Amino acid sequence: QKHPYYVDDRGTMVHLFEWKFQDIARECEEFLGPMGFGGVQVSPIHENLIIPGRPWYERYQPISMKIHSRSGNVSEFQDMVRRCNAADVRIYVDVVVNHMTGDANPARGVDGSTAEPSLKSYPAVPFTSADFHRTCAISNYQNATEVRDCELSGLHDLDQSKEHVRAAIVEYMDRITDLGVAGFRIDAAKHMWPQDLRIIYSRLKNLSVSAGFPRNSRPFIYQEVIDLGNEGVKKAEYTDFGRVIEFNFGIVLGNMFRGLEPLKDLKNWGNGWGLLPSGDALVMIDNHDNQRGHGAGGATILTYKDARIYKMATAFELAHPYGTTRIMSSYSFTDPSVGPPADSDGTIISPKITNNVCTNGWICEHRWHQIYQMVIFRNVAKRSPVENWWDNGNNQISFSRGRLGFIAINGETEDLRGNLTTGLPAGKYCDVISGEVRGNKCTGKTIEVTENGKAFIEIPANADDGVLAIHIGRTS
Ligand code: ARE
Ligand code: CA
Repeated sequence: QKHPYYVDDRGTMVHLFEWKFQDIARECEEFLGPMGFGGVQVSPIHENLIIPGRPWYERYQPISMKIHSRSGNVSEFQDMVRRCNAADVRIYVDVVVNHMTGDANPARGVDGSTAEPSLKSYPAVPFTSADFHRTCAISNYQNATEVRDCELSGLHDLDQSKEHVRAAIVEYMDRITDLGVAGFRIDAAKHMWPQDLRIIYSRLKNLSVSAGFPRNSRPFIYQEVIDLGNEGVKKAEYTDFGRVIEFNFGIVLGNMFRGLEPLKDLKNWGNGWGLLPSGDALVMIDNHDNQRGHGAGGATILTYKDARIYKMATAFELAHPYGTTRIMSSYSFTDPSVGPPADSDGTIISPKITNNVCTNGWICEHRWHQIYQMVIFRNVAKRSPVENWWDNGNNQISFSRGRLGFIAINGETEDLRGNLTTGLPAGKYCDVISGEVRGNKCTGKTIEVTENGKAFIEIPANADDGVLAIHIGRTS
């Protein structure tokens, strides 16, 4: 089902990649709840194969369906979900059920479970070879059957047409639902048949009433189907029963904010771009794969490493009504395999957070002023449409969200300076990019909107941020 069940007008989730449950719980209480975040996507929570060196991607190699990973155990998970729900922040779990681990000898999991992957034997579930497709490698992405019935990177491929496999998946997801989550990211959905997923989703239980969800609420489903338009599997095959992650979104915006295509073309964003219908899409600028060269998008993908244009692209993402938005929150890396900051025994080191700056190796994009302020902007703008579009014929653009918010972006090497139509009621507004309202004062630029809805807007080419944003929630 396509509705995330956020509280009130909250509109954005953050992926706290590789965070521990205890740290997420605290972040919900101290920051995400108060700042209007709608939810958190957590890294996979099932028991995974321990891989020497502890790369992040070991978490995509299930060895059992027990809830135990480097993020924490089941009681820590339960405590986190309860505390985040109490802070009005929903939890979404990344579910890996296309496959089990690849071959490893010995194969031991975080909870101590063992398996014999080369025999497709996973006694802790249990799964036996009868539950898997035959061994073959995915090489031809034009062949939808091969993509779904062969192995992704040597990961043994479960057969979701089998009743025993379906039952195990439903049991696992229901167990998580009972703990109070609001929904699921479906990893590698592209590699599973839509007709099997439809059946599996239809058997899931409703969201927990005692966790605060309305009666008969169905879990939110968003599926990882990488479809850039040239392969056998199509994203539209998956939109009847859930949202799909729209990978073209971050690729096109990456190109645009890198200056390869003019921002003025964003005037009709969402239509005519080969993107999914807005109500079917979950979008992001980058994710845990493509920020490090895995998955799709390559060098066009913007990440925290391109901080200035990354913030600009994220501001556009959050200002524009298209799709359900997700923000990435990373740890620092150069080696694309390296796992999160950890002690020598593999224990993840918590982020230390002072004045919105994370240390101990964590980046915390979600704590960046320009990003969390736009999360608030999106909540204020609700469902209001894009209006008052303006561009200079090239890389300077502005638009309003009805009469609730206004954003201007300067992607040029020339200053932006002029009287632009903001759509907002007359008054004084605080630019939430250059500052914020503290006490009764705006610490950034104050923008004066006159009776005709116009305001003098200035973004010098060399400004720290190429964005200016005002909304009715921040007057000064
Ligand atoms: C690791 C090693 C492999 C090894 C394997 C088994 O890297 O060398 O063979 O283990 O031992 C992540 C990592 C993988 C990792 C895996 C398991 O990215 O490197 O393998 O965990 O540890 C395709 C899929 C898409 C997938 C991307 C990465 O379609 O579903 O590849 N993304 C999800 C997750 C990943 C995760 C998995 C799936 C597996 O988000 O984090 O993998 O659970 C074109 C196609 C895309 C294709 C892309 C890259 O763009 O259109 O469909 O994406 O190429 O191949
Ligand atoms: Ca498969």
